[in-house]
Amino acid sequence: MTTMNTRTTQQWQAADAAHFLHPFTDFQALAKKGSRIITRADNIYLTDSDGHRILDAMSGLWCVNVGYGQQALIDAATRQMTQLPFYNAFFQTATPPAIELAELLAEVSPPGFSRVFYSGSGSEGNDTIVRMVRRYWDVLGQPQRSVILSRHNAYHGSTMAGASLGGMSGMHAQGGLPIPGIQHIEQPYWFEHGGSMSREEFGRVAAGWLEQKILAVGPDKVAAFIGEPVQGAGGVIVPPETYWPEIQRICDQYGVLLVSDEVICGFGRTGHWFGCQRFGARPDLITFAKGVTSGYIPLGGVMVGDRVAQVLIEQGGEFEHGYTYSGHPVACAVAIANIRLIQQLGLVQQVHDDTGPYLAALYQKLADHPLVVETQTCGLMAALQLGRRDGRGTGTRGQRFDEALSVGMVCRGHCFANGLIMRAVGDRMIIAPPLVITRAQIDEMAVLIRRCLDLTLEDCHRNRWL
Ligand code: PXG
Repeated sequence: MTTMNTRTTQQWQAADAAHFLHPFTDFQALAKKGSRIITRADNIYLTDSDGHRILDAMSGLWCVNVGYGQQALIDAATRQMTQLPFYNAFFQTATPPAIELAELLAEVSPPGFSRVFYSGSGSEGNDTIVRMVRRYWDVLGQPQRSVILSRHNAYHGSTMAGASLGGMSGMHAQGGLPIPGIQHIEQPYWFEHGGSMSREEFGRVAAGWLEQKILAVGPDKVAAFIGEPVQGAGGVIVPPETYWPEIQRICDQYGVLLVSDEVICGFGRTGHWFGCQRFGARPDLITFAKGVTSGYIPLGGVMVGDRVAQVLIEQGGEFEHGYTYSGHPVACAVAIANIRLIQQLGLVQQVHDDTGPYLAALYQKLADHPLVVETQTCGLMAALQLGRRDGRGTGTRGQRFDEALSVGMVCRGHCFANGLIMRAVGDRMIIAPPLVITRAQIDEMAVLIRRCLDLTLEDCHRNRWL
């Protein structure tokens, strides 16, 4: 047990600053300010060390799909810890939870996916993707086919391979990334790159950038294309409907493997089990993590479609890759309980038929707010693009604020102060609440969002940013 209730917030912050280097954090700046300490959670609400209740509209970090405090997951972990807390899957062994979860994943995955390779996280899953895709072409006698294409502003993790596949320029600037053999095309971000095109027209153009890149690299050198169905960390960038079908056509035409990174979009987030099903893509490989256990315990992996599985199984010999925690029995037991709970509660259908459309309707109303120049939703993920709509710029869709003003961060500050976790990606305010959120809770969230937009608008006026 930690000494959770025996220290004050200041004491926690001091110990945190002295010893804990946080991910994606300016260590010195945080040490000066002090971390927010979260001590407990239930359903969609967090409690901090000062007793404040916060509506968690980010599901932890895009992962707590079934909400906090689900006893079925807690019981599954306890039972498995008691019976067999760990055994590995190397050296021709397996454990029942790892086998049973593999079966269940095959059941909920799109047709043609009957096998899984486990990792401990989404980043590791994408490391597996790089190894597996290159191995596939090696086995087929085409080792030169090793280039993997991805997109700017994609997020695929933070390991060397994950960060290289990702298209975050800030990450590439640290540590000599990307690693060789990974190239990027522009993202399907209509607000940024759409010019005067309609969304549909732009979707086809943006997909065409993949074809241009394949031709520039040489079709005989391109192994795979990887993409998130909806870019999550990049700002909930929902592609035009025309985008994924055209990407699929291009991958088919050149024989390029299609990888769908479903670490965020998987397990119901888009109102489908996997985001590729929402957008009509038929990937060869699927990366997953986060929602597979609703974040209660780390687990990730790759669903391997028949095209790749057949080659690796029948012709591949030993695949020299794996992790200590590939198929961790406790993580797998929690994942089984989590997926069964998603099924029992009908959460995927609920997002598809009820809460997703309800959120979309509320976001359409938020589009009237003077600070909002674009809204997008997809299932239970949504974005509000903040900007100027005063016609001072030249674009047709409103103008960005000067980046240096950090209007998104100002809005995020108001959210924290008003008991709401909403993230800012630049000036794009994003949410991805737990899939158990009810209509009444969506209403509650929308009231908070509007209040925080109003407060941000006041700041903009006061500072003459508008
Ligand atoms: N792929 C995608 C699509 C992700 O969103 C990963 C891979 C990596 O997963 P792991 O489990 O290794 O973190 C992710 C993770 C953010 C944020 O700021 C998003 C993620 C992680 C941390 C922060 O939105 N996504």
